[in-house]
Amino acid sequence: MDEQFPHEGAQAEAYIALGSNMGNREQLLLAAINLIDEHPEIEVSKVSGMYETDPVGYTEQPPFLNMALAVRTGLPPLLLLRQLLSFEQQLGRVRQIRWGPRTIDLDLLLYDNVRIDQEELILPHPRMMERAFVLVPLHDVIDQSHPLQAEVSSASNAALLDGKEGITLWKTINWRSASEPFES
Ligand code: X6L
Ligand code: MG
Ligand code: MG
Repeated sequence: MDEQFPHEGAQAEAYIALGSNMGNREQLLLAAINLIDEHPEIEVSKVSGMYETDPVGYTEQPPFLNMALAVRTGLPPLLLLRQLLSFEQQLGRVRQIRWGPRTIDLDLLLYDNVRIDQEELILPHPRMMERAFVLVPLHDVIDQSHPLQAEVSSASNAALLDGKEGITLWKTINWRSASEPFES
């Protein structure tokens, strides 16, 4: 039997890239993480460091803050993607210039070991291995057992050693302890 998608009640592991370079970037990233985790069918399981990164693609724009999340979800890939686009709208995303500045960008990178090639969604994300601002945060959160872990690890380490990628650790956040009452 094909096990591409989880059964009802089963949980898949997915990885999401976050980026912001307009407004209060740090607050927008934290608001996005909270929206994602508050969804009844998505639980944030790991949060990467927060990295400041030079803009790529269209370079005449302010620097980004980029992060990555590991999440557990009962949603199938397309519904997860649409939910992320809805969170972008809720956080004031307005699409103007292609590759231009944005309050928040939420990209679905990986969903278990699923491969999809559809108009609406391609998995794994087709350009993630070329983008240091995706690979470095993803390396913080990707599971040791994921089939792409070794590749993400070496590409991320190469980008950081290289130094040309313009990626610096901005801060580390302890998201769980910041958002939940202390267990006494
Ligand atoms: C040649 C042509 C080389 C295009 C690169 C790379 C285009 C990335 C778009 C490219 C090219 C993108 C972020 C960003 C964008 C981000 C940082 C994109 C879409 N998003 N730069 N540029 N972080 N640092 O999240 O990823 S625009
Ligand atoms: Mg993006
Ligand atoms: Mg996007």
